[in-house]
Amino acid sequence: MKRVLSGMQSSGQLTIGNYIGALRNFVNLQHLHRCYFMVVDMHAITVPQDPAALKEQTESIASLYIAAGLDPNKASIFLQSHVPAHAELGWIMTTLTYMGELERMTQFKDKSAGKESVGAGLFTYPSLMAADILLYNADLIPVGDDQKQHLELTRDLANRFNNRFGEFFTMPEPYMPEIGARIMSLDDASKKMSKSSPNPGSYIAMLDEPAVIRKKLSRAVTDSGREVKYDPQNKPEVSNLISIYSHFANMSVAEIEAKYDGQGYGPFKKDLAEVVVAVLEPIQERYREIRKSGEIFDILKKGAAEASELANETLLEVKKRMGFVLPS
Ligand code: AQP
Repeated sequence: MKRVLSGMQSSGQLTIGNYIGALRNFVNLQHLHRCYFMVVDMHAITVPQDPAALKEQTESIASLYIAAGLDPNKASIFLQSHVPAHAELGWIMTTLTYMGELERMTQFKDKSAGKESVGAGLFTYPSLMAADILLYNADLIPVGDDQKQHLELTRDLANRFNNRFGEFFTMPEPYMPEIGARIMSLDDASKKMSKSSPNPGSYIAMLDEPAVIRKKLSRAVTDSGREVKYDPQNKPEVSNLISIYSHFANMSVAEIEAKYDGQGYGPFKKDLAEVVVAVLEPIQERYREIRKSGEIFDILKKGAAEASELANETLLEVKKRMGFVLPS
């Protein structure tokens, strides 16, 4: 049995990009491996967050994990800030990271572009992410394509530690969907769909009302042709919509192309909205029940206790190897 670790930042409402790229895989993996899934609230504060919104987003994402099918008896579900070992190993990993490595990170470049003042936490974020993974000596990391570069840095840091202080950390591997590892924005297929986008029309949130989903998809940008064909190079917008369709309807790209052959974009977009609504509506219903019951707080408490056990053990071993004087 492998160890699996992943998380989502509470920096907005989860989108169908987060669902396809990561959350769906969390749900599948919990049946096969020892899984740790957290809401990475400490990562969320690498960009300014309104306190009330941060609290709401964190509770909402944790509740969506359960509503989407994560089972607290199969996986440990917790908040990153409830396991202080993350911050502590995060600092240690920062000291092992080179400035040049962080400067090369494309997510930092994207998120800091055009901003006058950028927090140092946004720059050192990948070192904290490395700590998140290494604390659990995780083998498999279910993430979307945008996190691949951060995961490569985690592997470099694990290697660096092992070389300096003796073989200890496992080399984590990414676990990604074949199609849909990067779902693009509905208004601009050159940008990935992001929960923190200032334009809500660019994404479908998992909690969007069915009427909103229908409206957003009917307005999704397409090219001026009419052929429903998967061709990311020449038809990036339509290809993105086909990826979404494929995931939500469990149909192959070829089946979708054949179904809409000669019909133009209208019927395709209309049906796409219905397949997305059909999957999200029951999740939203369960979500409302979870929020009402308050059960999420007990789930997070149990998850944090389980995660802390392994995380504290790892941290102690790391400190011992590095020469820290351990408390007697
Ligand atoms: N558009 C996407 N397509 C496929 N997978 C995606 N993921 C994010 N966007 C897409 C995956 O979702 C997980 C959660 O990511 P995160 O919350 O740690 O931050 P992120 O990768 O930066 O995602 P967002 O939605 O774009 O958040 P913000 O806007 O706050 O930066 C990851 O596994 C990610 O790969």
